[in-house]
This record gives sequence, structure tokens and C-alpha cells, in this order.
Amino acid sequence: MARFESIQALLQQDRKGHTLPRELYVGEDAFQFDTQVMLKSVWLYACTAAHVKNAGDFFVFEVGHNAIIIVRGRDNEIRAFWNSCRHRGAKICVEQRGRVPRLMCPYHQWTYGLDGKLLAARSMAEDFDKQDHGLNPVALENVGGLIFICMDDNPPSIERVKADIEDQIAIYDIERLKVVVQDNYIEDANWKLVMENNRECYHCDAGHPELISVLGTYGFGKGLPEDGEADVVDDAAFDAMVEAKRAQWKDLGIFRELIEFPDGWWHRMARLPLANGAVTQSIDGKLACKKLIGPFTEPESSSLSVWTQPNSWHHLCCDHVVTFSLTPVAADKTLLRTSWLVHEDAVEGVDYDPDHIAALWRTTNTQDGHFSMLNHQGISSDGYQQGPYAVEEKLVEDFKDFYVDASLKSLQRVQA
Ligand code: 3BY
Ligand code: FES
Ligand code: FE
Repeated sequence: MARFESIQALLQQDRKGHTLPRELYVGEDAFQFDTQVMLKSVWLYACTAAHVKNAGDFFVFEVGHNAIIIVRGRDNEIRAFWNSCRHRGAKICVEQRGRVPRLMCPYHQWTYGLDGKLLAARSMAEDFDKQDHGLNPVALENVGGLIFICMDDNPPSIERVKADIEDQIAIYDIERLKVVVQDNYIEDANWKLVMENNRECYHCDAGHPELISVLGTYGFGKGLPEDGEADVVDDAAFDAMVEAKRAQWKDLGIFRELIEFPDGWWHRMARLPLANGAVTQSIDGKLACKKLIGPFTEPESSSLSVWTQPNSWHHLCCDHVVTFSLTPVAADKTLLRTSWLVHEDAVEGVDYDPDHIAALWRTTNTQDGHFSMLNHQGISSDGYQQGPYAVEEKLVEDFKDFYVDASLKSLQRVQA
């Protein structure tokens, strides 16, 4: 792939502790490379099991020119298929989400079962074998109710991720939740800048007053007390509070030591205390849904927070789950999809108000969208130079390192 030689040269300009060269953020070739090569080589978070709650529910996950159908079968299995008909290739699912008895191509009505098998194709030659023309599958893994897909025929292992985080996520029983709000927000920035922005709270004091009053400033890269060297929180009262909380969490069976992107892996998980008496991640810190979820019978002032490279983060609270996925749409456009989930029996207007539940992160997303746009615009200028990350931007660097490493590996494979 001679056309990606320029990308290789740019990746070689990576500087330890510094941002990437300009063209990797803003260039059209980098966008083509990311969507055609790099992002196809890794696991991507697509949606939760609750987005496809019932048989026939489908969810279309798009990355650049690619689209994947995630669909629940009658046997309750969740599967993924390329959204391209085995007849002459037309797109099958046109809506982003929906429920269907079968998957029918709108062009000539070839019809597939929810398991991808071709059921009907009119007036084909006698020797045509339906069995050879089922939908092409895409690798899918369900990690405690979070659905990841990988477009590579030989996906990297996901076993360590599952072993580390699956059981803590499973406590929230995501299958028994329902998606009550889904925001599709297009940010005017490259997807890597939206990711970098997510991986630090260096901008939070000035940029997110609402979020900070509920989350405090710790946990997002400022380091939790057990972070050792990376710990730059110098607050004895905070440390004591976390110690006490940790004992409670252990009793409740909801504690696990911080897991932070083990070597070569792509997951981070922490239980974080909330601040100022907040019991959940809502705009006023008050319950966002009266029906609690998972094992919780009382409000519990913490979140189980999960971040994955290269495109997701999730906060699981005692009354709701909020989950974020990123996908690049153009070199300077990124879809940030945020979904809020509550107990399946919760009643709108009685137990929860969709606007209240979404307000905190909707506000925060808008603020972050503005920062990411400014970042993209400034990097587009000839005045841009690769800049140094702050100490508390360690997780930004972790993301950048993951990107560079995965990019080099995927380039090697396509060049081999
Ligand atoms: O960037 C954000 O808005 C979120 C909140 C704190 C850091 N990050 C996870
Ligand atoms: Fe799908 Fe013809 S392209 S039925
Ligand atoms: Fe932010």
C-alpha cells in the first residue's frame, strides 16, 4: 500500500511525551488510513446488549465507509454481519436501529434470517446454493453486556480484557436495562482529538463546572491514590475518604483495584467516589432514576468507570449507565454517541425524566465538543508544533501510544 507510505513517515515523527504531527490529526490520508487500516485491526466498542434487547433488534455501527449490523437472533445470541447484501452488495439495514422479523435487502428482497442465513432469493439459477450466500460475519464479543466488534479476520485476543473487567461490569446486569436516551453528536474535530480530550481532566476545572461538582477532579488521569508514581493528588482528606469508601465497596463486592491499560492491552477500570454528596452522575447529583440497578438497593455514591482504547468510555452508577462510543465520520468530523440506560421496569415521568438523566453529560459533551473543535482548528494552522503533555495527561499519552503502536502494526500487516 504505497499510498500509506506518508503515514509511516508521519508515525516515525512521533515524539515521546508529545502530541502527534499535524497531518496525522487533520490530513485526509490519515483519515483514510485510520478507517481503512488501523481501526479495522482493533476491537471497537459498538453498543450495549440492551441496544439489541429483543430478538430482531438491530443496531448499525458505522466506521468511515464500513457498516456493521449487530442483531439479536431468536436464540438470544447477538451476532454481527457486514451491512452488505450477498447478491449485488446493497446496504441491507438503512435505519440506524430498529426491529425486524428477518433482514431483507431493499433492492431485490433477498431475505436473511437473524442468524445471517440466506432464506430466500428469487429466480436464481438451479445450481445456486443459498448456503453459500449467508451474510458475512464480523467478530463480536460481549464483555459483561458491552458489545465489541472487530473487522479483522484475525482479531487480536480479548481474553485478558474479559478476565479483568467482565465480572465487575456484569454486576449491573446490562441485559436487564433499557436505553432511554441516545444522543448522536457530531463534533467538528478529528476522532483522535476527541479521544485525547476524554483522557484528561486538565481542562476540567475551567471547562466543566457542572461535571466537577459531581465527579470531583480526581480519577480521570489525576491518579487514584493507588496509582503510585502517577498519583499527583495531594489531598490527605481525599485519600482517607477513598480508604473508607473502599472498605464499604469491598463489603458490597463492588471493588477491584485500579486496572490501567496493562501492557499491550486496551482497558482501564476504576471505581470512583462521587463528590459533594452526589449519588449519581446527574446534573444535580440526585438520583436520575428511582429504580436502582444491579445489586443496589440503596443509593451508592460512586461509579464503576471503564475506558477502552481506541473509542469508548462508560460510567456505571447505582441508578443508570451512561456509555460513549466514538467513530470517525470525516477527517474533521467525529460521531460521539452517548446512550443512557435505566432499569427495564422504570417508567418515564414516574421514575426518571430523560432530560434530567442526560443533562450532565449532554452539557459536558457540548463543552468538550467546543474544546476539541478549537484543538482541531489550531492544529490545522501552519503555526502548530507538536506540544508536550502535562503530567496529568498520562492517559492522553497512553491513547497516543496505543494509536501509534496499533497503526505501525497494522501498516506492517498490509504491507507484508
Ligand atoms: O473529558 C471529559 O469530559 C471526561 C470527564 C473527565 C475527563 N473525561 C473522562
Ligand atoms: Fe440485495 Fe440485490 S443487492 S437483493
Ligand atoms: Fe472534558
